[in-house]
Amino acid sequence: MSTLFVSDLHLDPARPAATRAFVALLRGPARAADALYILGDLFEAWLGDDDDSPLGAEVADELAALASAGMPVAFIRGNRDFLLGHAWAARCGMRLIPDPTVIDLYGEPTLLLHGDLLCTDDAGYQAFRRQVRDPLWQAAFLAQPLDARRAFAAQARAASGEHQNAVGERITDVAGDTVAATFRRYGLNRMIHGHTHRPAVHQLVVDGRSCERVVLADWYAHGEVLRVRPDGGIDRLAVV
Ligand SMILES: [Mn+2]
Repeated sequence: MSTLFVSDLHLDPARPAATRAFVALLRGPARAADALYILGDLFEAWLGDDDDSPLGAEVADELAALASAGMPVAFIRGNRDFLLGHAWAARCGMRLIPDPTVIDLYGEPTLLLHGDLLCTDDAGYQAFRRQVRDPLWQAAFLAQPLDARRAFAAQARAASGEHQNAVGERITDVAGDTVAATFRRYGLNRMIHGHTHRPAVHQLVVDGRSCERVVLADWYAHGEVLRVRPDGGIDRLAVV
């Protein structure tokens, strides 16, 4: 009995080992779990559900096989795959859930989020996020031919890399006051997120309450899954 969490796999045809590890997770440990939550950036880039790339089809087939075995799978969109839509989720047999979402994790209310909403010191990124999450912007973008969307995505990734180098490590991590405000707003003691690629368990006190912020690992070097047991204990499982 356990619930599994992953994020920031950044699956890409250029790095097939990560896709192999994800398939191994779906065919192996995920079959014995109570549920699987994917907290965003499953893909390095997602340009619309009409992009019929072999990678997307392979992952959809594997997720659908897991879902048809009765495993609940839920997905929060990240900053790389925020255009992943209900059509593709339905094909995978998974639920798209809002960012953030509160779940009951074996009796412990737990906030799940991709994590970029917590990075409020990065004003430039938050402005970009607001733009690309606007339904009108998304409709206009998805109406463009795939080639044009691919060119935009490549440019956005290059700009993002330059931006991260320019603003530095601290700015691209979560903002402490936003983390505290989020715990306060939801009135719970645990959150799980990815995005920052800084895996850790942070203990903090908010208004006298002991709170825990669990950060997932990315899959650049190897696959890593966070497991939460019914007693609340957590561990991390390497997947290759
Ligand atoms: Mn991200």
